[in-house]
Amino acid sequence: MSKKTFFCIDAHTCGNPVRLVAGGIPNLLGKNMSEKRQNFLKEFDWIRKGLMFEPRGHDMMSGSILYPPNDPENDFSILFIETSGCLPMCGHGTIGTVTIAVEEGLITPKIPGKIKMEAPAGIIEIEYQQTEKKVDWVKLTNVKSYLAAEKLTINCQELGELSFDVAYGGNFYAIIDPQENFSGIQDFTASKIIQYSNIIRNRINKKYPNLFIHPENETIRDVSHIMWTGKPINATSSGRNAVFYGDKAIDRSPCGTGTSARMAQLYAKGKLNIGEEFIHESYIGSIFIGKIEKETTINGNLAIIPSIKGWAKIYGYNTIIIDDDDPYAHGFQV
Ligand code: PYC
Repeated sequence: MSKKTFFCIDAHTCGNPVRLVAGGIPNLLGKNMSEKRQNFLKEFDWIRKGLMFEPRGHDMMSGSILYPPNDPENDFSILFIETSGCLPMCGHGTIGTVTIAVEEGLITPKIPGKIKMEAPAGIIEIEYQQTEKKVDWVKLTNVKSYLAAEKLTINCQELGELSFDVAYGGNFYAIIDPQENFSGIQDFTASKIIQYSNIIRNRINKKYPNLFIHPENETIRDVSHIMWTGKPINATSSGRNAVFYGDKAIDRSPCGTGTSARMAQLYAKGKLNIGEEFIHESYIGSIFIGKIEKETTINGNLAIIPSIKGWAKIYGYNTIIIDDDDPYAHGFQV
């Protein structure tokens, strides 16, 4: 019988949860965060399940674990834990984690206001502004993002045939814009979006097997997120999305890796310029400011380096116990 205690600091980034596990974390094997992510999934996934799923978490729960950097040049490394698994990269998770880590003194950046973070998907450069003890905003410069495929089609029971593009921004996103069979997220409830997304994601990965594999890291593969777009709530916003992840989640934030993928898609189609602000609204209307920092290539193909700026707020300290004695020690899903 064993009982494990995890000290967590809970926050939200523009509405989406970030549970930073600051105590009780396991040592991981591997030379970099991509290898350590695989080690965690093999040996310690029960921690993710116990802390993310009900009864200790919920459908949208998402979090992170901080580790020392593998390269001493960097400030720290990060493992993302979610109901959906361990994401290679998470934008809202990064903004929340940096806000918590700075405000709570968990890290001491080599250069105040600047951080170099090792994520499983690559090195992320971060800037943040702090006023007294509070972090006002965090801006992350994300991994190379690119349009992976366009004008694919999939059949969705009630809606009919849908056309979509796939773009990478740290995870692979199927992006569904308004079209004949889909008028936009403004006309759909969150539960309908979740219902359709589950069907579509399974079908996409079956219909297009092995099409979406990161050229530099084959552990990053397949469409994991579905982004539905639609009319923004605010006239000043550039766009609005509902991003589906896990089995039942709609991101409450505008989704950092999703916004990166969206900007890569728009850039490739000549609809967004380098340096132009892309004000992205979430399903609940919260905002990230995205920007294409520069053009680059990945495996000889067009890509961008995007940045995302947003804010997070800490709302609690949470000492959570996972006791083998509890039939729901490792959580459950309904
Ligand atoms: O912000 O990148 C993100 C993200 C991924 C899943 C939920 N949020």
